[in-house]
Amino acid sequence: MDLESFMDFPPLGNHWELRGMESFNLNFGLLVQLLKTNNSPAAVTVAMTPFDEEHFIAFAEALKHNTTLYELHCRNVLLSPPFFQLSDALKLNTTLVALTINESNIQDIGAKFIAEALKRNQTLLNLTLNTNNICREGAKHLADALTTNSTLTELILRFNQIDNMGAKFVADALKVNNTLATLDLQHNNITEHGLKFLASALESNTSLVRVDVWTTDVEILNQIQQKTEGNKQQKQRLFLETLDSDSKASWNRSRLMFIGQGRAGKSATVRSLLGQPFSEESDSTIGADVSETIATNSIWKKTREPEDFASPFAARIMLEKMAKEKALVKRNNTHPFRSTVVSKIKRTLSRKASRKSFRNEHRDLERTVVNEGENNEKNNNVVNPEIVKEFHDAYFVAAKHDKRSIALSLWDFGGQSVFYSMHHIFMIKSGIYVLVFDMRELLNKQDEALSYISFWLRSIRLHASAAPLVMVGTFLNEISGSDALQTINEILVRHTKTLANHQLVHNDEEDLLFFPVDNKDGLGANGLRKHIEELARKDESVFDQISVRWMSLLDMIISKRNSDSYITFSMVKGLAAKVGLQGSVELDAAMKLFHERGLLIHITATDVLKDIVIIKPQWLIDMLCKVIRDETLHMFDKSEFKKVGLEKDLKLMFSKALASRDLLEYIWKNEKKQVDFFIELMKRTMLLSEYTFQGESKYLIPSLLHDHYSYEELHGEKINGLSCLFDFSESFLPNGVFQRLICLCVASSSRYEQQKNSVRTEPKLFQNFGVIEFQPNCVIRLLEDQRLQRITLYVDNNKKASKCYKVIQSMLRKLNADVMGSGLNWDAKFEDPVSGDYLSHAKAQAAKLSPWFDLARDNEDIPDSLSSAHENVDLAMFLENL
Ligand SMILES: Nc1nc2c(ncn2[C@@H]2O[C@H](COP(=O)(O)OP(=O)(O)OP(=O)(O)O)[C@@H](O)[C@H]2O)c(=O)[nH]1
Ligand SMILES: [Mg+2]
Repeated sequence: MDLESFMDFPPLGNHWELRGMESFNLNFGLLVQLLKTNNSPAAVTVAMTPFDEEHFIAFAEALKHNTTLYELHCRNVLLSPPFFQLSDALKLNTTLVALTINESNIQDIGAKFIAEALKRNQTLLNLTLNTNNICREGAKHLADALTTNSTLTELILRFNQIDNMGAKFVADALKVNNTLATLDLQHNNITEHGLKFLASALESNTSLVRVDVWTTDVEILNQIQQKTEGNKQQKQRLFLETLDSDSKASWNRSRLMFIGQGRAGKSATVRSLLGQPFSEESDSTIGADVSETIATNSIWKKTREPEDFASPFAARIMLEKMAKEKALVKRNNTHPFRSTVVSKIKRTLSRKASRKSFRNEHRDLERTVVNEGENNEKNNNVVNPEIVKEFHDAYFVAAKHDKRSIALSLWDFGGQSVFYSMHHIFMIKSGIYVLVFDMRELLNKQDEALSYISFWLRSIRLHASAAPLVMVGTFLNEISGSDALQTINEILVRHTKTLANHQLVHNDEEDLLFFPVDNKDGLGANGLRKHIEELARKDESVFDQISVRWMSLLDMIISKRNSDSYITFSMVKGLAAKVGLQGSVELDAAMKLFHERGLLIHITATDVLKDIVIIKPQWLIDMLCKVIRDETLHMFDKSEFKKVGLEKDLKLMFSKALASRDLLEYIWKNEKKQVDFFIELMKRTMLLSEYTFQGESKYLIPSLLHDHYSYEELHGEKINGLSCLFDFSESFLPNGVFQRLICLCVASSSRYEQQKNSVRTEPKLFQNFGVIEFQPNCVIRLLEDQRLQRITLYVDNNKKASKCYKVIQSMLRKLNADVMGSGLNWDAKFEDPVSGDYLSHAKAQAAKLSPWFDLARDNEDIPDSLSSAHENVDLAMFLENL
């Protein structure tokens, strides 16, 4: 089986077992290959298979730089292998958390080399070396390593030949080591005499919560158990106290957004950065894909989103406190309070029992906490039962890792233009933007490629003018000539100068304005990773100190994902009160942070939007994209729609952008609650409007309009009506603004028909043009000109001109505030009906230009609400007041 077919159909899953000679020979070569390409399974077990020297060296060599193998378990495999190779591999490897070598007769020499590695390795949590003939010397080396290692939490050394002197070496190390949580020395040559060393060492050890030894001496066994149980309770108590406090730490989390033209290589770049294999046939992204990674020293591991944010966070606070106390004690020369780390490896974090079941099971523990608190002056508060969780030493390990790492949420946006209006909802002020372009396109189809680049540069300036922006050029291997990069650079320098984009991050190493990569060969990915990570570290907000209560709140919100995809803000308020957040200002700040870091979506522009908290962002994107999609690229299975009699409805949606309720119900799984929710959300983000004309009700989704209205070519005639220009050319008219304006106009017209029972003419709509019977006896025409960056309003009834202008102006302000982050800027210019010239707002107003500024008419027609504030006015009310 070759590598590619393995990746497509991994035959052995994520845990790979090689048993016996036959399967070993079959699969060993592949395993080494996979280790080298960082696509190995997460765990490998090798059993009953002697490694020869050549195999062993190849394996150890591959292990050195592998970043995907978490566990390696070997049994009955080693025939005097060159241990220094393994030692070297463990010194360099930063991923393996569990290593087992059982029944392999590694003896003292093997233990010595592993111990050497432990002095350098900062990742391994669990080391098991059972039945290996390790004697006093081996124990001495391992003990020596324990005095410097501060990561290993579990050491299992059963069925070896360690004697009392060996136990003393280990016991002495335990007086210094403050990390090891589980030690198993059963079935060695240790008698009561040796165990006494261990028991006395435990007097000054605060990290061990479990020591397994074999003895008939009950007294010494009790002594050991009491001490380890005490350590355990002490940790749990401190943990709960920390969780229920206002202590702070930094979250170390940022968000990356990948944007750019369709097929430019965004998804491929994300894959390269995550160390995933290149895929020749990658599908065009629908909407956006969200993934998670932990970045440490330019190594990015793809991870699942944690289910528990508060525990490792609290553990980090505990560690920091302990470090401070230790420093203090050292200065005062008293006895240090030392802490810990226990048995379970980091990956057990995700397997933890839920808080709820933990609460039920551990009432005793709560009582202990309370009782102990009663005897303790400092601590006579009852721990808030809402935040009670079980402590695992693995949290300390995770916290140590987190200290060096940054969690990144990667948002890979679909580049097809149909999604552009939707993306505005997800673009946030902070984080890092990565603008990806295909270098071949920039050389061969310069104008088109530049127009996409401009579009995105301006969009980012609109939504996130302070966020760093990295440009990435793909297809490095496919551009020829040594000057090509310089040519591209010159084009970009020239082009971005006019955009004066101060956010652009310079590629100092190559002296370019962008980062060239080839995703096929992974070229440039390392440098890019390094740069992005540095940018994230430079962002001070990533390291803002936040309260541990915020993390408890986040956990509570996220735990609702099992049953819901969104919850109400009132529900969140309830949760915030439970964990002890102080009032609405603190809650708003916490929610803003969660939204910005990509954990949930909380749009706060209006009260109605604010009341919805989307707790599964990817779910929202996927659901929206069931409707908003490019039908030519992301096809529906038409036969499926035919079967349920919705073929015509589907056709109407993609030809005229009109969706029937039946169709939406079918697409959104027929759940009334869900369908209503999406319709409401899309309405409020102006991606959809009611469309009731001539008594028939549908929904309009303007981003699906694709016919382009070209009036000069088609008609060669002037569009009817007196005109007013909304000129965005000084700043930017992004995709989605015109579509939203159409949405509001159609909603207003449609509403009129519904409420006042007066039949309206059905609108004529194009991607860039709309004819809408807007007010009674008044048809407006709206034309978008992307080239000149303006929208023109034509009014065919002079008596209504002034009102129409004000309504459109007010709609633009509304959509700017609600979905464009108030970043839009425009000037209105008015056509003088006599001269045909356009006058600025100030001039037209001063000249009382008729019919636009005819005061008598203004006073009569225009309600005050139009000139009042537009932010935080509900859309329905807004439309009502027009
Ligand atoms: N040779 C080569 N192929 C690439 C490179 N980057 C991307 N591709 C290929 O180009 C195609 C498009 O890449 P994607 O990463 O899917 O593009 P995208 O920007 O995510 O596209 P959308 O999701 O449609 O916006 C895929 O077939 C990739 O395999 C590159 O650097 N070199
Ligand atoms: Mg993509």
